[in-house]
Amino acid sequence: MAKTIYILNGPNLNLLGSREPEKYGHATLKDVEALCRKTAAQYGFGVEFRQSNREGELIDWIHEARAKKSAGIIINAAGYSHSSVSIHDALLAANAPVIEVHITNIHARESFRHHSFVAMAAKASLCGFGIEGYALAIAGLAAMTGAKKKS
Ligand code: CA2
Repeated sequence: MAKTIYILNGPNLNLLGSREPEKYGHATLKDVEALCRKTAAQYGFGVEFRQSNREGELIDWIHEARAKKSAGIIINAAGYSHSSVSIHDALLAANAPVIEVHITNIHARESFRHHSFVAMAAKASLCGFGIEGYALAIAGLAAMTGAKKKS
């Protein structure tokens, strides 16, 4: 059975590609999902790709990733990154490597985006690579877990 990565996306990321392209680019969340599935397959990972506008639903999925013994969690918690102690607590209990992703460089934006509760619970954080950050996070997770790229 292929090991599964949970790739979780927080509030408003369902709007990707439809507004603010100068900040977030033209790709939609469906495009991000396709990129993640293609990249994960190269390392033999299965993917659970989800998006929610609700904090509690994201927390339930983090618990699910733990219960299902996922290979890791890649999370763009969007605005909740900067506010949610509860997502932070759930990630600390995840029992799997957590990698934080942001499409934009949060450190070059407003000061309220500079702190991330997700980063404090993550093994690594990537920001500013656009949607390519998701593919880089998968490659990083593969390196962390010893998964080898298939030819
Ligand atoms: O850069 C990122 O990936 C963010 O997580 C995106 C969040 C923002 O609150 C974080 O500070 C950084 C916002 C997600 C909203 O996404 C939209 C995409 C297109 C149009 C409107 C919102």
